[in-house]
Amino acid sequence: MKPDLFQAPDYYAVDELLTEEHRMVRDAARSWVKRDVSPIIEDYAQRAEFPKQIIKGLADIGAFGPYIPQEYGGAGLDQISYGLIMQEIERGDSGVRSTASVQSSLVMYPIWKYGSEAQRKKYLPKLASGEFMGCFGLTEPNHGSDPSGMTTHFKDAGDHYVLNGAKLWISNAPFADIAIVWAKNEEGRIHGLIVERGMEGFTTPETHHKWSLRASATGELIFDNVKVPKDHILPNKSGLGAPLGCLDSARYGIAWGAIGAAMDCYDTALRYAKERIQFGKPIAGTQLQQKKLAEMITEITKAQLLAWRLGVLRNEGKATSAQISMAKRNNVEMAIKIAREARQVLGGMGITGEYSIMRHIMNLESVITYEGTHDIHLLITGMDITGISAFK
Ligand code: TGC
Ligand code: FAD
Repeated sequence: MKPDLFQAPDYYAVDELLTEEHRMVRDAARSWVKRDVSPIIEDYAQRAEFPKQIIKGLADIGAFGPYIPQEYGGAGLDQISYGLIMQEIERGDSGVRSTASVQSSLVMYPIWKYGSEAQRKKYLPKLASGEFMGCFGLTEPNHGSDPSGMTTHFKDAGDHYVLNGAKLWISNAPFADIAIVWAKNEEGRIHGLIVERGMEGFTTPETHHKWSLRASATGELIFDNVKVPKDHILPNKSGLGAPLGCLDSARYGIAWGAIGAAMDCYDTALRYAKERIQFGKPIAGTQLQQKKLAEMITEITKAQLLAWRLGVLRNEGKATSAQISMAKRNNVEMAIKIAREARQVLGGMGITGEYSIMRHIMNLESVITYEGTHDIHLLITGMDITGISAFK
C-alpha cells in the first residue's frame, strides 16, 4: 500500500467548533492510525485476518469506552471526542472501527448502563484495557431487521439459567472473551446475559468468504444447553429497548466513522487527480473530475456539521433515536457514494490495494447494512415524522 499521506479536509473550519481536548484526542487517534494501522491494514484485509496486535493501541487512544467513566477504566470523554475517535479509526478501516464500536457501545455500554455494580467492576476495566474483548449477539439467522422475533431463549434451572439458540453475523465473535447475548426468558421477555468463552456448550465458529470488513472477524454464537450463572444476567433493563439503546450509541459512532472513510477517499482522489496527467494536463483540471471532487467536499462538510450537532445534542442528553438514525443513514450513504466516485477518479489504479478506496467501498457495504439497514433507518425517520409505523 502507498504511504499514508492523509491530510484531513476541513472546508467549513469545523475545527473551530471543537475544544482543545477534542482536537488533542482526535490528533492522537489520527497519529496512531497513520503509524500503526495504515501500514498493515491492506495486507490483513487481503488475508481476511483481524490484526490482533492493534488491540493495545486502540485501548491506549481511548477507543474502548471513550465515554465510560474513568472509575471503570474508561476515558471519561464527551460524545464529540467519542465521535472524533471513531472518525479517525474508520479513516483507517471500517473493520477496525467495528471492533472498537462493538467493544465500547455494544459490550461496555450495556454493562455500564444495565449491569450490576459487581458486573461493572469485574468486566469494564478489563474491556477498557483490551485484556478482555467482547461481542454483541442480537441478530439471528431468521431475525435481522426484526430482532423482536428472536428465538434464542433461556430457562430458569434453579441456581443457573440454561441458554439455547444461535446468533449470526457477530463482529469479534471468533476471538471474544465475553458475549452480551440477547435472549428471551420463559415469559418471552428479552434480557441481556453475559456469556463467557469456555462455558460448556458455547461455540463461536467464524464466518468466512466475506468480501467486506475483511480485517474484522465475524462469526456465529451457538448455545447448546449453556449453563449461565444467575449473576450473569444484566439486572437493570429488559425488553427490546435494552439492546436498541446500545444501538443508539453505536449508530452515533458510525455517523462519525463514515466521515473518516469519506475523507480518506476524497483526500486520496484529490491528490491523485492533481498528479495524474492525461491529455497533457492534470485530470484535476477537467470539469468532470472537479465536479466529482467539489461534490465530495460539499457532502463531507454537510455530514461533519450533522455529526457535530448531534454530538452537542447527545452531550446535552437531548438527541433522539430518530435523529441518530438520520445521521447514520445520511453519513454512511454519503461515504459510500464518495468512495465509488473517488474510485473512478483513480481509473484502473482505483481497484488495486495500492490505495485504500476499494477497501473502503467494500467495507461500507457492511456499514450500510449493519446497525440497522439503510431502509430501516429511513422507516424510523418516516415513523418519527408521521407517527405511523410502516414496518409491520
Ligand atoms: P418498537 O415496538 O418500535 O420498540 C420496542 C421498544 O424499544 C424501544 N425503542 C428504543 N429504545 C432505545 N433506543 C432505540 N433506538 C429504540 N427504538 C425503539 C421502544 O420505545 C419500545 O419500548 P417499550 O418500552 O415501549 O417496549 O420495536 P419494533 O419491533 O417495531 O422494531 C423497531 C425497529 C425496526 C426500529 C428495530 O427493531 C430496529 O432498529 N431494527 C434494526 C435491527 C438492528 O439494528 N440490528 C443491529 C444488530 S447489532 C449490529 O448490527 C452490530 S454491527 C457491529 C459493528 O459495528 O461491527
Ligand atoms: P434482513 O432483515 O433480512 O433484511 C433484508 C432486506 O430487507 C434489507 O434491505 C432490509 O432493509 C429489508 N427490510 C427488512 N424489513 C423491512 C421492512 N419492514 N420494510 C422494508 N424493507 C425491509 N448483528 C449483531 O447482532 N451483532 C453484530 O456484531 C453484528 N455484526 C455484523 C457484522 C457484519 C459484517 C454484518 C454484515 C452484519 C452484522 N450484524 C450484527 C447483523 C446486522 O445487524 C444485520 O445484517 C442487519 O440488521 C440486517 O439484518 P439481515 O441481514 O437479517 O437482513
